[in-house]
Amino acid sequence: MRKTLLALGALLSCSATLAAHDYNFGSLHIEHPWALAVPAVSPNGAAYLVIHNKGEQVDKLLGADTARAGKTEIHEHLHRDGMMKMRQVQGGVEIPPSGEVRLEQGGYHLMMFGLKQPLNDGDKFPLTLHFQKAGDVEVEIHVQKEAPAAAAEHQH
Ligand SMILES: [Cu+2]
Repeated sequence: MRKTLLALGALLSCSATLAAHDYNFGSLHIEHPWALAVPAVSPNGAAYLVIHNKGEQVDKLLGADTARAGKTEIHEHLHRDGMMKMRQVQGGVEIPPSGEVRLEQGGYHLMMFGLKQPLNDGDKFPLTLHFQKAGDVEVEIHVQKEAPAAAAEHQH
């Protein structure tokens, strides 16, 4: 496990050339939606993004949909009894005013079940995010072999 983490750290530090893309929807700012490339045999995939709330009211990510997969759920990873588990998030994820929520590896993610096509490095596909206040917004997911440097190193 430790070796894997170290190797990932090395990968992250040399991926600065990947271009970021972002969106503004009302008071929400969404940074670099991406998905990890997976082998063609993998039935499922995961997408990640960062949501900033620049407004004065809380909003909530209720769910997501993409035609690329049969079903998309918000998941979270939990450390329990020394094991990493993931489970569906019930009731959505709150994005606090003047705050942010990061969907990133090892935390919240959008789990895509029943991929209709494999997620190949360089692919792009639309995904709709459902927010309680901002409504439905569409972003483009970029498929990559590794986490975007901008999201990994971006700090507020
Ligand atoms: Cu999951």
